[in-house]
Amino acid sequence: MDTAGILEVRQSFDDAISDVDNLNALQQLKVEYLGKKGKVTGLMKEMKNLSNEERPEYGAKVNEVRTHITEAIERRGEVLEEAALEEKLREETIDVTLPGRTFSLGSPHPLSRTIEDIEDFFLGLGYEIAEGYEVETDYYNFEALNLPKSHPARDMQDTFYISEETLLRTHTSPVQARTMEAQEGRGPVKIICPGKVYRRDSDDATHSHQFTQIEGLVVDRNIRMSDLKGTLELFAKEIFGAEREIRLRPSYFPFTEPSVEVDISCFKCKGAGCNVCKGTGWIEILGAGMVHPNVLEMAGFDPDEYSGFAFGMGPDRIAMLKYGIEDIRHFYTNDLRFINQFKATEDGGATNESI
Ligand code: 2NL
Repeated sequence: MDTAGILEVRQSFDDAISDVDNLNALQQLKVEYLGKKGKVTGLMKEMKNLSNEERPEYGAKVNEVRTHITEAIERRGEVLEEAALEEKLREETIDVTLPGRTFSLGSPHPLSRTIEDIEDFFLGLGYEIAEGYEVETDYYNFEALNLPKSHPARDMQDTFYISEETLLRTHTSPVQARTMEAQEGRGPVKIICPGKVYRRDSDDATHSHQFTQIEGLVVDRNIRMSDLKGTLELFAKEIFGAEREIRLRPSYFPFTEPSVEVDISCFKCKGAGCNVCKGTGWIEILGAGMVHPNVLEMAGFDPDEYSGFAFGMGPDRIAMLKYGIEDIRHFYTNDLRFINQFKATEDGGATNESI
């Protein structure tokens, strides 16, 4: 009986497996030795040339080699799989200590932000937002607001005329005049009108030929001065702080009678006197009054049945006060060094950390 062939197969396998360093090569080696046409199978086929007495011993030896080879391949497989996994983990390692990628966040424009805050407040009181035209007719901008052509108050407003009858609106009041007219004499009207307005002014730190205005108008039966006062007091507290008080001073506007100028107690010095309130303890923030009967009548409302209050404010000035901005031109010149000072906060608000 020739068992040298068996030893040879075992020896050649042991030599070969020590060189195997990947799973593919291991699979090939397995086929080479244990496959149908493999070397171990080849040894088995030799059995037919042996005598009955020789076969059991020979068979046992071949089986021993087969077991040896099978176990060696299995062990090697486990080692190689482990190594492959470790390599993969090493490749996919995430370094959590690396700094994250930063991307630049925009900042809300302080003027837009102020307008939105004011709109939110009045929406909360049930007002609707009305918008209109920036190019208007003389009629809706002046005439319908109790400013006939001869009226001296027209001189108060230097106007950009496009033609004799068309102009760039000098206030948002024409939106209100049009809204009232569209209601055909039936109340209620409860609107605010935000938007751009134009005046023929020379630009400087406190004047811009284009700026913004928010006007408000309430028309219904039994609207009184006390309704105006209560509304504006709530407004002052909402925009400038819960401790604010308001003060009304008599004034004059052609479209309201009586007319008032509205001051808030100074939010910086709380009334003691400082640079913001120029030592007075009070800051003027808006003009208001009871809608003039002529204005109601021209818009189709019966002044004996209906009354109303109206107010007008400049968001530019309010934003300048709130955020300590000293030049109105900053709102319109789009210098990123300015706008980037107003960082977005988590609640979507704007802050200027330098204040
Ligand atoms: C100010 C003053 C004001 C109005 C605007 C108004 C509009 C209609 C009827 C009556 Cl349709 N009044 N608007 C009333 C009082 C004052 O603005 O100083 N604005 C910056």
